[in-house]
Amino acid sequence: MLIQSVSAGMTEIIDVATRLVAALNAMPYYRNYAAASGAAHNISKHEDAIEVELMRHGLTAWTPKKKLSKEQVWGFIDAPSTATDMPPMSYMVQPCGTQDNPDFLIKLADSVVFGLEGKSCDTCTPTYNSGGITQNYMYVFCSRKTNKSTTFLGRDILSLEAQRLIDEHIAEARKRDEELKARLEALDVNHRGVTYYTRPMIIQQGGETYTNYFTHPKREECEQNVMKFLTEMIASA
Ligand SMILES: [Ca+2]
Repeated sequence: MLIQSVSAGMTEIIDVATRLVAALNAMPYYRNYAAASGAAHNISKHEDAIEVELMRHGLTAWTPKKKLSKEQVWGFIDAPSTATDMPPMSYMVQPCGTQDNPDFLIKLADSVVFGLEGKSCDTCTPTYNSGGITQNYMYVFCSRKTNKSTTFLGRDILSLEAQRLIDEHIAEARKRDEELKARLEALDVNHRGVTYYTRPMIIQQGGETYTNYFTHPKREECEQNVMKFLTEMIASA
């Protein structure tokens, strides 16, 4: 009896996840930011449009009683079973504030927690800039050029090994920045405080076959991997 109800619950959650991912893949283009002139309440922001899909699929907004730190949010994503305060079928908008990703922290069921990041661009390639690509985030990318969306996991864009190499490089550059800073300070005869720091910039290049997320031969596989990621998390919950 108990086992039956548990597995029925699992089937239901897989069903919600399947419909949600299909809906996210079917989204048209939405701008990144609401238009400045009067249209603030239209669904012009990509994130708002994603939130509408979350609500449509039965999820409700959740605000923790005590503000979560970024480390707590990222900790929930890395270890979903630790997000015990968060109710099932809920989401949190900008859980790490507007300056840090992800855009949403989502919990479908106990131990089924993930970060969702929306990307909206004119072109067929999202811009990651200094934010980088996060291995286990689900990304929803929409392009003005195609008026279409596609979903993928960070790890299907950037491998863990490549990520580690970039991380190492950034750490080394920061160390060199500090050395340079100290030397510049010592040479600051003008008393102007001119200094320097390195800012990471994550880009993709190589032409269409590498950078177009809509015609990429692995697009379908990436979309399927999103579902696989969720299904495996749900099954192991
Ligand atoms: Ca975003």
